[in-house]
Amino acid sequence: MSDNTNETTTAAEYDFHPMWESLGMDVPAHDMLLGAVGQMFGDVFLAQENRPASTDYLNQVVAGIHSGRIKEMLDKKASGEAKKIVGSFCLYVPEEIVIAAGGIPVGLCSGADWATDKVEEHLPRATCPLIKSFAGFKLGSVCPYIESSDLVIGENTCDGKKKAYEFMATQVNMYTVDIPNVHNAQTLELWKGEVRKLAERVEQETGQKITAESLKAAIKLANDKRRALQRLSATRAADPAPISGLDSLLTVQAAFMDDAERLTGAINAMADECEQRAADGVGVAPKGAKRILYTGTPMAVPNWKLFNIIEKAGGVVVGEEACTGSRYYKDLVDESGETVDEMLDAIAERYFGINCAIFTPNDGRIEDIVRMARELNADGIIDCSLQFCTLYEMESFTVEKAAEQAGIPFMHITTDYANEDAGQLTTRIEAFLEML
Ligand code: BJ8
Repeated sequence: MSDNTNETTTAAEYDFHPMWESLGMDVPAHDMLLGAVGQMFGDVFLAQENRPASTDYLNQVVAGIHSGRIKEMLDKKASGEAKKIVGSFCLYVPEEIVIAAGGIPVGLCSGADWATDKVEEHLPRATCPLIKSFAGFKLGSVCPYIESSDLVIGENTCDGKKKAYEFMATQVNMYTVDIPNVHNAQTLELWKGEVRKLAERVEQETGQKITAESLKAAIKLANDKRRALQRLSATRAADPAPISGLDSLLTVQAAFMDDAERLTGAINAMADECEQRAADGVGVAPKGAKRILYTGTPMAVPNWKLFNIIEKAGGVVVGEEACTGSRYYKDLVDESGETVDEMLDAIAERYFGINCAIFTPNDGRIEDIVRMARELNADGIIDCSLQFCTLYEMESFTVEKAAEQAGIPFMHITTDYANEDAGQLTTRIEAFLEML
C-alpha cells in the first residue's frame, strides 16, 4: 500500500459491533446513524462529477470514520504507542500539546441533530445546533470519539459552549481552558499561562512529560499538515477550480480525526493533482462557474448542507474563512524554539491569531475575508451563522459592510442542521448566483 492509503479497516471488512459495545455505545442507534451518514455521503460526495482521483482518500476516511480509525486509536493505546485519547471542540486547543504528551487529539464537534428530546432536558431549546449536537451524541451514546476520549478539553468561548461544558462535565472527564476575548499584550500573557496550565493537565492525564524533543516533533507534524492544506488551498484560485468546496471542507473535517502523518501525505497528493489540473485547465466545475468565498460558523461532519446546495446550484466554493477552513491552516507555529518554554510561547502566539468571533474587535477576521475573496478570485461572499449563534449573527453586519466597501457581493444565511429550509435556501442561493 502507498503512504497515502488510509490503512484503517472499514465496517464492510470487519465486525466492529463488539468494539462499539465495549465503548458503551447504543449500537442499534449507532447503526442507524452510520447508515444515514453513508447514504448522505453517497448522495452528496460520490454524486459529484470530475472529482480529483486523489480524493478517493477522503472516501476511505469517511468509510472508516467510526470504525477503522477508532480501532486504530484504541490499538495504539493498547500497545502503548499512544497514552490517551484527548477530545476537544475548538481550534483554540493546541493539538501539538496533546501529541507531545503522548496523546491522540480528536475533534468532537458534531454536525447532526441527535437525541434532541434528551438534550432539551439539560440545555435550552434555543441553543446553537452544534452544541446540541455534541450533547446529543453523548446522551444518545452514538459517538465513538466521545466514548473513547479519556479527557475532553472544553474552552470558554461562546456563552452556549461554556455553559454546555458545565453539563458535559457531569458526563465526561473534562478540563476547560480559559480563552481571552480581547487581543492585546496583557491577554496574550494570560493566554500563554493558560497554554502552560493545559500542558500540565494533559501531562497529568497521559502520565508523560512533554520534552523539547517531543514538542519540536509535534510542532513539525502539525505544521506539515498546515503546509499541505495551504498548498491545496492555493490551487483553488484557478478558474476552473480544480477541487470542489465540498471536498476541500471534507479535507479539513478529516484533519480533526485522521492520523496526521498519513493525512498530510494524502493532502499533498491532492495538492499535486490539483496543481496539475489547474495548469491543464481541468476543473470540477466549468470555467466561469460563480465562485463563492464561505465565511462563518464551523461546519462539523456531517454538516454538508450549505456547500451541497451552493455547488448543486452551479456555484463553486473556492475558500472558507472559518475554523473548518483557513483558520485551521493559514498560520504556522514558529519552528525556531529550542526549549519547551520557547515552544509553548510560540504555540500560544500562533493560536492567538485565530480570529474567532468571541474576540472584540475582530478586525483580523474582516481583513482575512476581504483578502481571501481577492486572492481566490471570489465573485461573492456567503456568510453563514448557525441558528442561535449570537456571535456570528452580530458580526455578519460588520462583514457585510466590509464586503460592500470592497465591492464584493454579499449574502447572509442563518440555518441549522435540519433539512426543512433546503428548498428556500436553494432558491435564495440560485438568485444570488444569478446576480453575480
Ligand atoms: S475558535 S468559531 S471552533 S469557538 S456556532 S458553538 S460560536 S454558538 S464554534 Fe468555534 Fe473555537 Fe471560535 Fe472556532 Fe458557539 Fe456559535 Fe455555536 Fe460555535
